[in-house]
Amino acid sequence: MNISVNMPPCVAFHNGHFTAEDLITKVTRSGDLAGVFYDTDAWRALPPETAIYQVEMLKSPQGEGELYAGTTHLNPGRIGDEFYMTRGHFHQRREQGEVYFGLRGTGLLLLQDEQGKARFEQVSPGSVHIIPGATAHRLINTGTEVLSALAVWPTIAGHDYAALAQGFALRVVLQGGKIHGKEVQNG
Ligand code: PAN
Ligand code: ZN
Repeated sequence: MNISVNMPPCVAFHNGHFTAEDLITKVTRSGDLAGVFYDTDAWRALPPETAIYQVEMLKSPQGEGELYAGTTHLNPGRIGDEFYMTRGHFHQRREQGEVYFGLRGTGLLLLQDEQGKARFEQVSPGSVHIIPGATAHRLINTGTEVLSALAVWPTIAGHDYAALAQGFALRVVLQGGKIHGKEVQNG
């Protein structure tokens, strides 16, 4: 009996790029990130079309139990002394978690609970990050090459950006040539 085998999408683990028929891509530019970086003068000085990160993800069916898989490619760079980072979010459905896998480059995953308590995990090729429910998450590229991380999350999770309008409790800057975590009072 002949078996029928479908070819699934593929992800290249050295750079996180997908080969698939149905791919969604979204570029986030510095102009989209008003209020995210604390040095507003440095942010204004950057051309707003400067690409900060790109997400490529597989199209998935929507609904309870369905999953997205997608890679974030975060460029290296700084605005002022603050490293490039994603906007960061809670999931709209707070109980829904996510898994990140470091693929390329080096950086940090900033995690913050609803009480405002923040912590970092080191992201590097092969690192596995279990993001629990009710935990906001942001990638920060502290290296000199693109930081690529693969993520898997429920399609029903949704993104709540507004809950973090005040920002995360920690920022990551280059100070005296060193990567430095800085506590923030008002975002
Ligand atoms: C990721 C993020 C991606 C971009 O796919 O959406 O890294 O970050 P922002 O959504 O904060 O701009 C994910 O965490 N999805 O749930
Ligand atoms: Zn998420």
